[in-house]
Amino acid sequence: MPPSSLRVVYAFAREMHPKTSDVFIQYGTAGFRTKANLLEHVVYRMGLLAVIRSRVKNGRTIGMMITASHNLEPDNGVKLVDPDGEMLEQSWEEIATRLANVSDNDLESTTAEIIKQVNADMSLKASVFIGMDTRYTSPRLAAAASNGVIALKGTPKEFGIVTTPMLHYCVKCRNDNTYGTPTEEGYYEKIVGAFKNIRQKLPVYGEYNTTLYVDGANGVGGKKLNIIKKSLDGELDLHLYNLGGNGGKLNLNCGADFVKVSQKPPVGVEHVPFQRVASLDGDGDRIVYYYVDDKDNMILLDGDRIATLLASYVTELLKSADATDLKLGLVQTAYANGASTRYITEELKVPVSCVKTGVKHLHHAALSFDIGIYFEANGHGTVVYSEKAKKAINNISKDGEPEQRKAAQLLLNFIDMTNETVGDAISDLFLVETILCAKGINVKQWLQTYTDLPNRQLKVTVKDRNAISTTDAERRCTSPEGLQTRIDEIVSTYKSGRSFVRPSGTEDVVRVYAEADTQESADKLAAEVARAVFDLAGGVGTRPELPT
Ligand code: G16
Repeated sequence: MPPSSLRVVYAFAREMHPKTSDVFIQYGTAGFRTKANLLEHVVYRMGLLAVIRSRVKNGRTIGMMITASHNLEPDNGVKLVDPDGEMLEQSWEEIATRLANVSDNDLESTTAEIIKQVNADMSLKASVFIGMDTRYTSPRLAAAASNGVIALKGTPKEFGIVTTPMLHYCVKCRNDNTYGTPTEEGYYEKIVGAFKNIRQKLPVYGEYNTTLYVDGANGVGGKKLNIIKKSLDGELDLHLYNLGGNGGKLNLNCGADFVKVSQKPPVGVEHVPFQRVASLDGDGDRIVYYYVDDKDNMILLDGDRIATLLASYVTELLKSADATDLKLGLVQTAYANGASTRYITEELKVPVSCVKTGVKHLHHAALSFDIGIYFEANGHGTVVYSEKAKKAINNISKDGEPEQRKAAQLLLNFIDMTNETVGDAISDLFLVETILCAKGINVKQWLQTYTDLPNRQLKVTVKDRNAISTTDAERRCTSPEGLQTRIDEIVSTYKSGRSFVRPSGTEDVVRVYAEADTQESADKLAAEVARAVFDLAGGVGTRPELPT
């Protein structure tokens, strides 16, 4: 493409997607995320970048997902998906941020600079898959994404409303046809097909029952489960709530993030004591479970629980298949409940590593194991299997002793049911249901494996959240001066106390996490630390109150 063709980049920007705001925007934990009305030029420019990225990757397909995931309806966002279905390579985040923030007048020259910097061959073909969530602002932004792709002569393909993990899956399949068919139907065939296969090998028994209630967060995940439900032939009896009708608002008082953070059941779901409920987030990439007991207490089974359930089952299958030479490992973040980490290392004897928040960090760390399980406590996670592991399991499924073959075949179905590209609420739901069924257990029995330390999460608004920097996988903060010392002093006065603070990469807040021996102490510890953040990091509005 001759440099003169870049004129069209400016023309599209000026005529259709002008930059109307000077607010600086940064590629954060999961792409750009802010109020939807500040995003159109950003999304257009990411369309340009996706084409450049595709060409740097020799024409392989890149994904663009329009979503603000767990955020409320007025927000939106965009993130890029790399050819293997994983998050955009981190070294490109700075490039994305630069392109998003230049003026329209500088857009053409900055685009040219980036093309040169990354050495993109602009004569190559470029392909970009675009998906969006259910927000009313998403279609307009998806159109801006397409225009960005067209401006640099790439080929956009719009998937309409899909879950974020479906888009990741389709990108991966488009670039590697051994993984599956790059369509929504292909996704159902693979994941739901594997679930049905496994159900034939593992009939329902024990305390497990097939009824599952689901909170769809009024987003896309519930809608897709409604399609899947019709093909389940009674293998799972889904009761779906919060599907987006009846005035229900996206992620408002419902969905995985609300349930996890507020530790309250969502509105809009019928609650039957001891009935397990799966709660999804707005774009279907997170899942937590919970139930309400006969005294109306909500009991949460979060991402840590799902991770431990997966680790214990995969360990059992590896033993039965006599494949224990494959190295299984688990990846968590600082938000992981201390009790879960203890259980994994001491009881399951599986190695654990702790990394920074953001699936991009977890995914990367999980790849260092033959089989890597990663989960954030907020319900975002999956399992990745190395080629070595897949080959070994495949060989055992053909040549092993009868019992080993059986376990290896189950593992192969399990692998097929997993969306390895990214955390996926729908795939995770089928994995969890499979394990509960295989173990013949109900939610109360699932809960018995370990006892969570009581914990609390709070948000504090400050003038500039980037004034907080952290180290040691976000467990300690290095600025502003004095804050970590203050946190240490506060924590030392609590039994089993632990607390950390970090700037969110998806909302304009500082997050505070605290755990302690009782709920009362965890609540008080979180509030004390929130006040320290407010005092030392430029709090805005009302100083957080201590619980009464
Ligand atoms: C995104 C990321 C997650 C992260 C979450 C919260 O989730 O994909 O890895 O845990 O944001 O991040 P932060 O605390 O930085 O705001 P989602 O579901 O919103 O895409």
